[in-house]
Amino acid sequence: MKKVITYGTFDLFHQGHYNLLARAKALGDYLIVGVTSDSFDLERGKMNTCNNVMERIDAIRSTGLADKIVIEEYKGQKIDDIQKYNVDVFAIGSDWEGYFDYLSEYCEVVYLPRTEGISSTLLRNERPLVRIGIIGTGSIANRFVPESEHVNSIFVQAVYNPEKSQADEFCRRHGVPYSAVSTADFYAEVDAVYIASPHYTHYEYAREALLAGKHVLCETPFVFKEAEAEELYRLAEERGLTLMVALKTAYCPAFGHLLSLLKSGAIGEIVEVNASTTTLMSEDSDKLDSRYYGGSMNENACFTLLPILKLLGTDYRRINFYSKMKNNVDVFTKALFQYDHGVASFQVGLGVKTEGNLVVSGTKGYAYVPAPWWKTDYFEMRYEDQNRNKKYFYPFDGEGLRYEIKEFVSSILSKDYFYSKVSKRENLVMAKVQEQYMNLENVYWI
Ligand code: C2G
Repeated sequence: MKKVITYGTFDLFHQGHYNLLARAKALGDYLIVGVTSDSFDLERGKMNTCNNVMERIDAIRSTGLADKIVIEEYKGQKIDDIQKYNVDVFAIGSDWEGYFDYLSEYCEVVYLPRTEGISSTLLRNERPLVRIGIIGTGSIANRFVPESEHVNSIFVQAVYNPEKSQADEFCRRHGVPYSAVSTADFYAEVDAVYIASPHYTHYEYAREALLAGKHVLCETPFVFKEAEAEELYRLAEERGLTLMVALKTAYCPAFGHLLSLLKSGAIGEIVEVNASTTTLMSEDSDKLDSRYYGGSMNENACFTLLPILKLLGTDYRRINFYSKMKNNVDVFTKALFQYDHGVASFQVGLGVKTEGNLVVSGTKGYAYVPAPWWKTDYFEMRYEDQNRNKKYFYPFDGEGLRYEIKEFVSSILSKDYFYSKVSKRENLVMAKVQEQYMNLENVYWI
């Protein structure tokens, strides 16, 4: 029996893919199709896929051409597969001409003619475009525009800043077409809004945008009151709009893999989580100004709360906060969480520096994520028997923002898309923790 193998993403499955599979099948008696996993595509910089791996596999299966479907998860897997399945022919489209010649050491390599005039890229470009508007033109907004260029089906159309000259300057710098004079004018131009304005303005802008029928991606910290978060979710749900918080750590591939490993018992039962995020700031920064909701909790707590809520859940019994204050804001806060079956703590600081790592302790070992853990591409699992220690590396591209932008766009364009990187409940609890702190419940000065 002559075995043939081919690989691809097969996004938005089309006639070109079908022809390629039919041609590959005709080269032998048994066709194996390797389909890239979602994380492998992200790793190799393919950010724009519209279908997830299960949808792509279903499309291939329904052609009836594949005798076996495998998932391609890592660079170098092709050699392993060819040997493992005793493959005779590796086939791929002619757009890869020459690239896979190195496989001829293991089997015959055939480049098949591509079907002209059709491609996933063309189909993706036919999909509706989400026109996004940005509120606020600070440093994070400046990073957003270049990152959004890596994501399909999104276009930065307009900018709003009450200080119009700053919006004008932003538009010039990034080639954004429209600098709005008012929010009403701004909403008329866009389908979705990215809120990158100062913390204390998030709630008002998010509410206004949702009432205007716009999808919302809101920077962190989301809002400072649980009732405000609840109201925003209700407005979004009633209108069928996407409301997402731009907590970029949640969208980093390494963080996602860390959670999956820990949830599947890699270190046994989780007993403690400790996370630190500190960023020294100059004293005259707005981030340390009480009039603008400055302070370490408001600036950084959402990051450190993320692994705690993800790993120990949202039903903690009690939180105590210990804060060092200066000019009416916390330059450092340590929080201690008591759960029924575990404990957690975090340190945040704008005026105190510490090691910014994440350690998760379990009954069989611990996970160590070095600083800066909130934008990590690397972590380790460590055990009593050091021979069992393992290092995990998941590279990501650019600033990491493109992953959350991609999720945002996918959830707008695919009606049944379910985004769950940070749940509604987790976002509500984050707001509740901020509220508890602002109300000085269980807050102690040091
Ligand atoms: N293809 C084709 N005609 C088209 C479009 C695509 O013959 N009009 C072929 C490609 O040449 C490839 C296969 O269909 O052989 C899958 O294409 P993609 O989904 O674009 O996958 P690709 O990024 O080429 O992945 O490990 C993955 C592989 O290296 C290739």
